[in-house]
Amino acid sequence: MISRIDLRGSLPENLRDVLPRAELDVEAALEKVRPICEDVRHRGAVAVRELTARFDGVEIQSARVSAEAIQRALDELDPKVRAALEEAITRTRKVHRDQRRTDTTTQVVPGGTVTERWVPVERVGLYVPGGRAVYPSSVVMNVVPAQEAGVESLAVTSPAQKDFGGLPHPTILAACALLGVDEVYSVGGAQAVAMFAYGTEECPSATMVTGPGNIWVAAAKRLLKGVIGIDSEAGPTEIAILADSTADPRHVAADLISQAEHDVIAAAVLVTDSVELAEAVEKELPGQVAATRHSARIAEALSGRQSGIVLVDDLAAGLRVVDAYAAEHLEIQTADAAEVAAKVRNAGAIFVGPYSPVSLGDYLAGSNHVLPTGGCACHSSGLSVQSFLRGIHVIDYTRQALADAAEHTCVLADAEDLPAHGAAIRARFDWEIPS
Ligand code: HSO
Ligand code: ZN
Repeated sequence: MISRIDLRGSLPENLRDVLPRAELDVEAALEKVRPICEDVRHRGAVAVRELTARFDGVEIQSARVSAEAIQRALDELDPKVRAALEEAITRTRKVHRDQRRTDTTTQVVPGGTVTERWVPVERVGLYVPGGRAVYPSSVVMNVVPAQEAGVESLAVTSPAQKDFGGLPHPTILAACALLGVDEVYSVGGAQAVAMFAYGTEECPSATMVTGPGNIWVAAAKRLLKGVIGIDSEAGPTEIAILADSTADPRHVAADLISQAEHDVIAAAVLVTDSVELAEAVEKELPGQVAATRHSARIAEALSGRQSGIVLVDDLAAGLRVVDAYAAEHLEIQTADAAEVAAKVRNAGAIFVGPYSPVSLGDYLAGSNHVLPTGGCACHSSGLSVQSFLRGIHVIDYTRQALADAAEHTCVLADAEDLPAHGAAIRARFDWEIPS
């Protein structure tokens, strides 16, 4: 059901290459996505409607979801789901509120200051997947950080669903209502990203688009990155677990399965120094997989080349492996889990000990579940308040402070053969360098 990779002995130099990982060919999707984006750019709302009919099989009259439809979704929401979403919102907001930045002013020299001002982007489009993946939790994870960052204009889009009269899934609409988002569109795929990038008669263009999506969404983000700001491309989900002999194989198996449930190309990787644990997990998996609803999808994900059990000599080697892998989600199920977790350099999010499974982080931990995938965790962070802010330097020098810096500035300008740079300083002092 799941393959083994034995890295006992010595770890190879090209560690990253020998580890299991899905390949998502976004480049190949670019050519298909380009004409779609061009179409939206030139024909706006008409193109969005036609593309929705073509790709989602639904005729929509307007891409904008009415206020009544959003309210109705909230009214009809199962009270239990409502309570759970409200608690998720409260916890997520608590964490993200603490991420807010305050402006800092540095007195560089007497009379010379540099202030870093944190300014939210003006308008954000948030993409929420639809179809097989209906994730109201992703509405929370995208909207809350944007709101806490102070983004003034916020629009959500999610694919039109045939079964719901061309609206996005009702739970998604209800989540928008709970978050106070009233601008919602029933548009998915590359056309949704293009709609935010270029704007249409129905939807003003946005400064930035965030949120996970399928390969077409990822390709459109890559293509339109210059026109609109993006968070990350977000590939298939991944879980890596670093575990030793103290881990409970039932928990390990359940957690691997939990993320494999997302997609046949989702990745589940166990890294362990315990052959006994590896064997116990291998034994545990078939029964748990058979007992769960999406067993076919999960079995395919677990047996795919992107998943596997990696055997290592010890936890130090295990840490090198998980760092090289840079998983979206990394669980540490070892003795002294907190200590081991503190040594991790690369991961989107780290889940410490037996009672912090990834599923908790997907919904209710308070942390964000929009995280870097495909190894991008070695250079990028998950979605946060910071994703929606820009730090702007504000430079404010007095005449005297400029005079004091003039000599060095002019020397450097000359050294770069850019004398007009120096002249811009000297112009303020009757073309002399003040001494
Ligand atoms: N594990 C997914 C997020 C998610 N899980 C949404 C359930 N719903 C990527 O972090
Ligand atoms: Zn998940």
